[in-house]
Formats: sequence, C-alpha cells, structure tokens
Amino acid sequence: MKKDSLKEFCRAVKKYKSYYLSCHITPEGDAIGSILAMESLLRRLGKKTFVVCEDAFPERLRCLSDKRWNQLKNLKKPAPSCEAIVIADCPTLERIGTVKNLIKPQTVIFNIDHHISNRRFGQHNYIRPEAAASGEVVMDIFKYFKMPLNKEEATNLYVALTTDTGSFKYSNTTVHSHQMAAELIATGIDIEKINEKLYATYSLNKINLYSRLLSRVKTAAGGKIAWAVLKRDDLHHSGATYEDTEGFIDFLKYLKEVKIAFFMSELENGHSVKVSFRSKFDYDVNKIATCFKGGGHRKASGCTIRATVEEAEK
Ligand SMILES: [Mn+2]
Repeated sequence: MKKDSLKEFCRAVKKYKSYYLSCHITPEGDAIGSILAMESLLRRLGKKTFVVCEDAFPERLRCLSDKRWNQLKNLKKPAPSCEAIVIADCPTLERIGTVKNLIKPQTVIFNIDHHISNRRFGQHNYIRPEAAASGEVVMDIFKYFKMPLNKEEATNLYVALTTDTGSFKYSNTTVHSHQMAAELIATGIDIEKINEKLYATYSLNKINLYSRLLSRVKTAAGGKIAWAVLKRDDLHHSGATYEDTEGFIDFLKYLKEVKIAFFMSELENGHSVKVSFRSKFDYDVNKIATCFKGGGHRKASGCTIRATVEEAEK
C-alpha cells in the first residue's frame, strides 16, 4: 500500500464531506487526543464528523472532553453513513475492533500513525515512524491547513504527546516534540491542571492493587528482566478496575538492573493473557511481541497470548 506525502494526504482529506473517526481498542491518550483534534480540524473544514470507538471513554482521560465520543454498542440509532474514515494511532485495521463493520467497500480509509509496524491499510496513509506520538502527525496536518490551534485542540494534542513520551522522558522525545509542546503551551493551556488530572489520580483501591502486584514482582537473567502477573481475582480483591493497571509496568522499569519489563494480565475468559512489554536502551521489544503476533514500538509493545496465565508465563 502506498505512503502519502503530507500534501497528498491533506489534498485527499479535502475531497470528502463526511468522516468517521476511530482508533485502536482500549484507547489511550495518544489515540484519543489525536482523533479528537483531528475531528475538530475536519469540522473546521466544514466536514460532517462522527467519532466512534468500540470502548467507552477512559476515566483516566477526564482532562479531555468526551462530548463527541460514541461507544459503538451504546448507539441509540445506527451510525450515520460516512464517505470516509480517519483512523489514528492504529497499526492494523483489525485493532479498531467491531468499528470495522462500519467500513463498506466504498469507504475511503485515511490512516494516520507513528507505529513502525503500521500496515498501511488505508487508501491514504500518512505515517511518520520517527514521530513520538500520533499527535505529532496530526499537528503536521494542522500546519498544512495553516489552522491555528484553539485551546481544546491544543489540550488534545498535548495529552497525546505527553502520554506517549512518558512526560517527555522516553527516548522517542525529540527536539521537535519539545517545540510542538512549546507551541501548544503558547495557546494558553494549563499544563499543571492537565498533568494533575492525568497522573495524580490514584484511588486507594489502585494503591492496594499495586501493593499486591509489587509483592509478586519476579526477575530473571540476573535482574535484567522483570515482570508481574495480574490474576483475575486481583481486581476483585483490591476493588480496582482493569484501567487502574495501566502504568503499573513503569514500576518494573524503576528496578535498577532491568532492561526488559513485561506485565501479564489474565483475561476474563481465563484462556488468554494480554502482555505489555517495555524496554530500556537498545532492547527491541517490538521483536518479542511480533513473535506472539503482536507489535508496537521498539520500546513499548504488546500482544495477546491464547493460553492460561501459567502457560503464558512459561
Ligand atoms: Mn501512539
């Protein structure tokens, strides 16, 4: 499939009148920030838009507005039909889940991403693997249309950028990421408030869950590999939610010797296990996830293994 230049991509965007917008299942800050900003851009271009995702809007991202968010299964009437769909931060078409059913043979797919593993499944693909976040790629589109960002758009893109760069700490953070952040802050957004809402949100239940998980951290290879396993009854015992586990993997990375960390979650059915990988320095966890039919980035990837948690751990 072909890769578009920014100009080719944006010229094509102008052609259609109505757009769905979607992202990968279990969406996080970059996916949501990117599609919300893109939705606003399309509306400013006079397009009809409809944001639709398989999952509910995550509680953790309450610093962003969910007023345009539609969860597919909660639609009271059928989704309006649209000529095109913008999919952001999504390496494969399968990852949009059941939203795929809205795509008809004639629906034009616009694919915006920064995953190195992106399959270029769209008729139009604007992919920049060197970008720290899909939000950076969306920013290019705003620049192309010479559209100054309003505060809400800037907040969406700031959340996209700060979450995918680990608050500008990960090695994917570039001069460009900081320049973009400066431009976003210049719109007058309140970054203290945004960061407070993004990160200082632990409930006591979540702390209880983390204390369970921390007490079971295992290591191998002389401490270079560390992992923890979430069992199905951990949520029940701590009163925490599955969403509360997001970010736990960072604690594994805080271990001094660790080069590769992974976090396994036993899924409700008991027959599959979701695995997230993170690495430090030159270790490529995209390769490991790919062995299990997953993917992602060099330093952050994931997969689902069809096995019991004990088998998967082995
Ligand atoms: Mn991303």
